[in-house]
Amino acid sequence: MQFNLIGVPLQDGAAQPGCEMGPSALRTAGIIPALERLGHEVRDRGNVTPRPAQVVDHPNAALRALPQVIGWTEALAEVAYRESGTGVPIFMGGDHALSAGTVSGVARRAAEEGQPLFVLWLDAHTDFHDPASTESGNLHGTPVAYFAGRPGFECFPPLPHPVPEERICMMGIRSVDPAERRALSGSTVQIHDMREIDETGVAPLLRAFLARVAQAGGRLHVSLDVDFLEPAIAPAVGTTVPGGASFREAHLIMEMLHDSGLVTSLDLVELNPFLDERGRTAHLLVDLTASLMGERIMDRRTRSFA
Ligand code: 4U7
Ligand code: MN
Ligand code: MN
Ligand code: MN
Repeated sequence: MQFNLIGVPLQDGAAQPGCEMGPSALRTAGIIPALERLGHEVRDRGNVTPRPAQVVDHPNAALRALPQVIGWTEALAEVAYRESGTGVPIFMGGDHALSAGTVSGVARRAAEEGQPLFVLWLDAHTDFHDPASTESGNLHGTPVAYFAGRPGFECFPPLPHPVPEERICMMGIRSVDPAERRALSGSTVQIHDMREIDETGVAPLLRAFLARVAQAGGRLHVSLDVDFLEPAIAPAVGTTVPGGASFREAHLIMEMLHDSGLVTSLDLVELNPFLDERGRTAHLLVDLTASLMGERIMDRRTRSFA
């Protein structure tokens, strides 16, 4: 397979600085050799530069860095559209505000090629605020509502190909603000919170979603927020929430995604290397990416090690 690695040193969407170092940490942790060892061709396309920030006014006084995030969204939608035309783009964040751009760009590509785009959102949070509803003012809490085409994003770049809410599946959820709860009740976004994962396990939930994607002849964008993971194994994130996915739950998801053959783009987001312990979170993200792209213990079908 051909991978296009894209660095997105964006941190304006998050409260804590440090995510701008994420792409460097993933490169340092060996993301390129990890993919090459699996027989893939990897092109490092370098880091994205945002469009210049324009003056924008918004009644929510809490909003932080709105013009900057809009500039990133414009640049990223273009890059994601372009880079999804020649291989599987891997967006190395950067905070989660980057998904407003990456998902809208790959959605445009999918629409032009006549395939429905589905999104798997792996996160402690639903990121379903709009610019008016966010109380923290941190725009990394808003990208899903943007690419789903919800109202309230008039100041953002126009979105020609919104992702219908029934094609969005979230796993790992355990922190949802009151305004997000209101917006999500009555929405068709499919949500598997940590309680459901505890009771059912990740496999049946993911299997059902992947069957739906395959049935529709769709393609799949995966967005992996570091805080999806249990903070004890992934400390390098500014928004830790206890009770996250375990090492094996996360790997199993990646292994099943690989077997499905449906994944056409990936975000690795919210890594804040400043908060890491000797690179362990960066290394875990590289290992998870390798599992998603074919690293395995045994072949499930033949039960062989070949
Ligand atoms: B992330 C939060 F209040 N909901 O809006 C907010 F809990 O990309 C967190 O998932 C948002 O890490 C987290 O600030 C955004 C908060
Ligand atoms: Mn997130
Ligand atoms: Mn999160
Ligand atoms: Mn976060």
